[in-house]
Amino acid sequence: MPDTLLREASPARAGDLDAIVIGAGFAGMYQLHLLRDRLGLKVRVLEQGGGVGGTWYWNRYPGARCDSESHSYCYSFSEELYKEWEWTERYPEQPEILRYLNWVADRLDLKRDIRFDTRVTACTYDAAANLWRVTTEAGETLTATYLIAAVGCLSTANVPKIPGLEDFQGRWYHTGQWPHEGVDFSGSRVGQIGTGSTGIQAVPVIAEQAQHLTVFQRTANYSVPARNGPLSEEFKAWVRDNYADIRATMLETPNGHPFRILERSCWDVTDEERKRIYEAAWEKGGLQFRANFRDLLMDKAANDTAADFLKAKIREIVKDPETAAKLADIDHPYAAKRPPIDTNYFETYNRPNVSLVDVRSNPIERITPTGLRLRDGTEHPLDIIVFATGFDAMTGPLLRLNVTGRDGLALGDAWAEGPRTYLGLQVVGFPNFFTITGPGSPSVLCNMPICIEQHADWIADCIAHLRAKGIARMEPDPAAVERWVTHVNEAANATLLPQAGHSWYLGANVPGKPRVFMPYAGGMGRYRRLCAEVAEKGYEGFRLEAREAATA
Ligand code: N01
Repeated sequence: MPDTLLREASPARAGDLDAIVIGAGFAGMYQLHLLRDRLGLKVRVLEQGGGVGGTWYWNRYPGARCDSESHSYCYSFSEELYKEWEWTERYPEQPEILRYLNWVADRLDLKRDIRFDTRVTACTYDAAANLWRVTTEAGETLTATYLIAAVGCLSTANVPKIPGLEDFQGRWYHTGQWPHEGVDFSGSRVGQIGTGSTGIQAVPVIAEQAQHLTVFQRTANYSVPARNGPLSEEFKAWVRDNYADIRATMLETPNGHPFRILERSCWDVTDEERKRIYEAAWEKGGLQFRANFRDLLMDKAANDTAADFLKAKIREIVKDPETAAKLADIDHPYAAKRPPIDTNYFETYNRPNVSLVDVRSNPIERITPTGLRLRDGTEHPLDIIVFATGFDAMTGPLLRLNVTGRDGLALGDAWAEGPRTYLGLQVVGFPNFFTITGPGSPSVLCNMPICIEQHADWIADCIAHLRAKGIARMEPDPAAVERWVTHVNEAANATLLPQAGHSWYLGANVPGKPRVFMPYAGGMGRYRRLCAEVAEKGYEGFRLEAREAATA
């Protein structure tokens, strides 16, 4: 049946829809549920993929698994939904998360309002009609009063422009665009570029199948064992019985995880005691390692104690001293880049079919038809290249929507020197356009479902307010944006995070991208309170324009 809400581009007229949401991952699905089922709005979600899931639809690389624990990496807005789903492992694997998201979509009957295989190519604000025109790759245009980008922070693959890729005669893949049918590595010489969270998950799994795996490392990385495993019936029952407490903890903690950062300083304990604490945390595994002391991300000397412990672990695990030295030669504070967790990552370098190549001192010069050549002329023959090279994070997914606001202002021009938002939610010059987990919000520094729910709730409450008060147009006040950008910078500079100069938090992984620390490092609990205060004060810092003025 043809979609009656899709039309050819037409002159200004009342919007077909109340809201268009772009993206059907965790964010878009929940936003649809709120706007449609709570507010009763006419909503359509446009999704590039062939199904729900967002990042979990695309990231099907070997070993893909979430680093947040399963009982926290899910929706928690509904106690019923939370208790109905049962996770099988401490960290959910990609297929299980995708099954979960499909289950939620069916349970909430979301799919009927999601248009799949629909890539948005442009979003243009029509000031005269006060609505957004959203164009798809198929050339169709939809219109709506509110436009909500739920495109995720890590959804634009970064394939580095290494000369010669087009001539490579083998196969190559980016982890974020993995073939649905999987990749058979057996009997192949595989080269993997990148040792971030993704690369560290993929290495042990690829190594099990490949004839030989060569890992090309530019920046050595810390990693703590995940200690994954099946969940016991006892733990599952504990999760069901403690829903309210788990949720309350996630809402209050700086990173939205179900554990608290301990109040003690690194210097409150003796060296021996600290060593015992780190050993216990290493045995327990997971992201919680960084929660042992309150000052690990504030005080470089405190951080060094954790960094030294983790580097010693690498040297202990990896048998070849030269490989161990390269892996432990880490140039940034622990957790200043997103800290990976792993299953047998360092152990994998003890396998005879795995080797490590340092491409910091001897960079990749070009891709040849048969492999990689380094600057010193060394050739690495390869059948398959895996790019675990990350994403054009946070701004990339928004900029590729080609959003044009008031007075023909393109988002790319508004952000030429880096993203500027108010609360990571709105941009000056783009009325009624909202970004879920946009730059300037805790987003990637937080357990994603927690910050997604907070943003989607705030946006739904805000839209309800606009409609109730007859407000047609909302956008931030430039002065409020200036204050917020300053605050975001101060919050980052109060931590060690900006000291990892090559981090994607700063946009440093994409050549030519402005170096701006993008996420809000002030903590999710604090951010939540600030957003609530803004709403309570009648959306302080936003310009609200009444209906008559807006359409005059
Ligand atoms: O990407 P990354 P990722 N030549 O940017 C290297 C989330 N995530 O996909 O550090 C050589 O971190 C680059 O080197 P360098 C998580 O938030 C979540 O691993 O720039 N190397 C680096 O080693 C994570 O942080 C889960 O010097 C090049 C690597 O590629 C985010 O996704 C699981 C290169 C890229 O690391 C991104 O992680 C996995 C070049 N030209 C990921 N270009 C969950 O648990 C890049 N590199 C939910």
